[in-house]
Amino acid sequence: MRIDILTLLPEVFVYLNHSILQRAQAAGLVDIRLHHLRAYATGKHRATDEPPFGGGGGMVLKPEPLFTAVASILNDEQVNAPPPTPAPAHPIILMTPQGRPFTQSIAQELAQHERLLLICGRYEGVDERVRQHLVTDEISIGDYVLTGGELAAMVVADAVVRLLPGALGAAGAAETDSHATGLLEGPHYTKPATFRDWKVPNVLRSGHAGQIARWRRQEALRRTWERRPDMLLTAVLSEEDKWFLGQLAAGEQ
Ligand code: 6GU
Repeated sequence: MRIDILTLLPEVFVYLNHSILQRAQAAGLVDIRLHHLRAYATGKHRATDEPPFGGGGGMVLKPEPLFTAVASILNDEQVNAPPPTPAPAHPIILMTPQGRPFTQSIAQELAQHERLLLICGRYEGVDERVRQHLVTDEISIGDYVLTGGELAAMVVADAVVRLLPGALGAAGAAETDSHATGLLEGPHYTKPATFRDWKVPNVLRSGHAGQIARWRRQEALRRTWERRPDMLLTAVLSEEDKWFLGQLAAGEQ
């Protein structure tokens, strides 16, 4: 997979050069390329932003550098051609608090693509023509406002790359994640078996694979019930799951 990121602050993306994301790149699973928006701006000052027409506060990202940059990055003149133009082959995603809320299922959807282009907004926003005629999608990472789309682009890149086959150590590690199953994960324990009198549940040390799987499922249900009951409305539940939730509701577990 290839992920292009268009930004005014390429320096802040060092996070992507560490740990699992670094390994995924070294292993050739993903090629992440940063592009400085200013390199596509023209004029003496290479301005990328201007005050809004009609007045009001803040600055707005100009359309020309964004259109030129995207066309150049995708090596795709159709972006600059007059309409009607065919739909772009790869998602061109604007990071903005007005976008659709990012979820694990959007991460899974994006991980299926061969290429992604993430555009980081800054200032008050971007010229509306970028929304209307350049990007194919808009994503937000939550209901709060950041100073720019860079942190959000790193969040999306991280969530997508760890889903690529081979990115995580153990095969299937991403399949049991919180959210991937529609439930939160239950508790995890490691050595020592007793720490300050606090013991690891016996079942986890019993060696009974079936009992361990059942306990984990029940603890995932319990945690989701306690913390995110909204997720139980869409989770895929077996008859046994429903029985256990009934027990929880009755205060019997
Ligand atoms: Cl994608 N951008 C900005 N600037 N703020 C955000 C966001 C994105 N998602 C949540 N808040």
